[in-house]
Amino acid sequence: MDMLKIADAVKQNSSIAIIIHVNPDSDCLGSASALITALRCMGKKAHIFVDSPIPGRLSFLADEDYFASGADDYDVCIAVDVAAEYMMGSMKEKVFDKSPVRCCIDHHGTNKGYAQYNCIDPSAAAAGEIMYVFIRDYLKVEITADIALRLYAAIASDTGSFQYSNTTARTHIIASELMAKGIDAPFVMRTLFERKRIEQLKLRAEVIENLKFYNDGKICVAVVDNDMLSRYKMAFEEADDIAGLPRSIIGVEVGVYIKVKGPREIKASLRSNEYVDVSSVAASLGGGGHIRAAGVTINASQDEAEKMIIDALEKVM
Ligand SMILES: [Mn+2]
Repeated sequence: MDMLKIADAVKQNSSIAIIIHVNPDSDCLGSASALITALRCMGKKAHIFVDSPIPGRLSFLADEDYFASGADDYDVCIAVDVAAEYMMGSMKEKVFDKSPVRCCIDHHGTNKGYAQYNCIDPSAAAAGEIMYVFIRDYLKVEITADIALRLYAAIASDTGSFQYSNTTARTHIIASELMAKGIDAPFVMRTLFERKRIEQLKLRAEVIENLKFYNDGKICVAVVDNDMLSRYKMAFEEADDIAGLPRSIIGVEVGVYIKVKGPREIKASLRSNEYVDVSSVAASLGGGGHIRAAGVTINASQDEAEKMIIDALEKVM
């Protein structure tokens, strides 16, 4: 783990670029915004780069001045929560590759360590857990309430509000220390998990009506396509909470959420409950992720992609 080297690179240089993954979630955005707050406390010039719009519900983690208007030159670049280089989108070429010092802070077990300095801890439930230790013990910046709220949002989100199997005793200890900073934790929970537009609930109802079951009901598939989204005037990002739905049904071991983004562009999210390693199943199809939550992009028709996923799952079940 190159945590010390990353901290030294930060201390010895004056401008830092932070890159988060495309389709940013609360973990990468919370961790990056905590880091940028800490870096600016240290007097560094720092900006976040992301090759996707920020979802509206995460705007509380994204102050406008975090983002640079153009791609300037930076001494150090840190990719946060980015499992593979391609997940930086165009920021890989524009910012990461151009940086003299390239670092990565991540918690995905599939991360091969593409940077010069890699701090990858798959035992961390969220990048936010690693970032907490990095800011407090390595950058030695005080965890203010501002930083704490961002890290809490990061950790709460990747643990599905502390429900997923990646949640450890350490997760709760860190969450407790963050709460002790006086953050409005119920606000974070409401914003991330509770508040929904009525259209989101109507979409969910339609998805439930059309669930498909395989392997004696152990695999459940939910599908959302552009047609459904346009009827409810929604974007895919707003439907992300569907990912946890199929797995929540009694008897289901693996929930598959298929997003039909184009005629031959299928994005699937795989979630398992107890025994199926969906990260290896996703990897066999060219994707990756964690043991109980992984994802894959397949360039095939919806039917072909669905069959590929079911076949790959049935092989290991
Ligand atoms: Mn994450």
